[in-house]
Amino acid sequence: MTLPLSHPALSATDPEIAALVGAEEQLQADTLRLIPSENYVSQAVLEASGTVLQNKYSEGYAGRRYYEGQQNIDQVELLATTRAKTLFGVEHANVQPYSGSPANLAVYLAFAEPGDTVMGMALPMGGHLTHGWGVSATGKWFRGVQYGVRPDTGLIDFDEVRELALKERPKLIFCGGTALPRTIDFAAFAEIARESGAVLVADIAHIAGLIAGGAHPSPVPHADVISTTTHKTLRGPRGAMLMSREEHARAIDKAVFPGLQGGPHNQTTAAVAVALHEAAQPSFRDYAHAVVANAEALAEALLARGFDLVSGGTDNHLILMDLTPKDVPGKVAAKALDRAGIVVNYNTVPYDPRKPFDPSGVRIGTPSLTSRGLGTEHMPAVAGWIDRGVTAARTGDEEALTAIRAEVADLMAAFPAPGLPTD
Ligand code: DSN
Repeated sequence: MTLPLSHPALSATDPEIAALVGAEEQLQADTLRLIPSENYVSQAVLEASGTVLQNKYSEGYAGRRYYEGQQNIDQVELLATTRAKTLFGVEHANVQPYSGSPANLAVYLAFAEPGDTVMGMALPMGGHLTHGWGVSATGKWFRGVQYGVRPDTGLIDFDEVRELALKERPKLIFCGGTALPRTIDFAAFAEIARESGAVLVADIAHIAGLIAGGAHPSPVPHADVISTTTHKTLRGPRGAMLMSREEHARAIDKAVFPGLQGGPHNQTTAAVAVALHEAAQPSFRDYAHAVVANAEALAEALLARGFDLVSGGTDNHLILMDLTPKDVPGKVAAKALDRAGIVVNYNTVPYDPRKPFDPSGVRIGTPSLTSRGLGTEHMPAVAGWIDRGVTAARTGDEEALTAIRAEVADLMAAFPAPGLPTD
């Protein structure tokens, strides 16, 4: 289905960029987007993020700015912070971090000194670069020690985490990550952090929307600091937030500004506020539970087709597949699936013998397809397309990929995506 042309002013001023935006809208409409960290924002979030609020500088915080003319901006930021506090049940929220990595860096600045030991899940095990991984500034400027998952279960080994924490005495312990298909036991991490004298940082970027919607346990009151992006399951604009008890408010605020950042991106703050408002509605609870139900149904359908899923399945929005038994490298499969209109990302699996740029796995998730209204009844078909796509990747069957692409586009046409142009 061809989307109508949109963005008249942009088209008049810069037809090249307008054409690319239009092509991206068409791509997002036609394809089955399975990247677990992506979503479709609502039209309301999209509108808030494209406003004249972006014309302002607002260094400081509401009521304490270094610029005049902040009458409206202060109220926008206060609405965003109040909504974040209410939604997540926290005493303090800072909505200014530009994205997840700067938010996490602000946590280091607030609680650690360069050279201090910090602890997080290793990136190839499902952690995040900013949890002390070597190639990141957090692994270069701090001494990162890393935990993983058990090779036999794919689950976190809390005995290992405790042993490492008591031996290394890190200043910070990060839990959460980017490729974790299972529920995070925040209470278990908190107990270890207490025993070892560390500040516990729950990075809930992937699952913030599930937590807000009651489909995953909350890190409150277990974590000292909660870091999240706002654009994944939470379905807001590209941005981030830090949350904590009041006792850490000053340290966190000082670290974000003036420690790391200049003026907040006010248009993003407004869109974050809108997303938090949407996430507080009863319909968002339905959405969060539907994301998990879809992921569970998709995992079941993939297992039935002989796929090897890390940890044997999922409790959340995310599935990590090890394609070694299918005899296809993750990157080859991901690129073939892309040609079939199914957008995924290649990913390392725990104990992967292959390199991160050419790993064994593929990571998928259900936030986007659930935002379009697909339900558990569609997951067998999705698993079938993935299966045929992976087989076609192995055999080099481009015709099969083209056929899948047409079938995918047909189904997607029946489920218009939020935020995309309509007639
Ligand atoms: N890039 C994000 C993801 O895809 O999970 C993490 O920062």
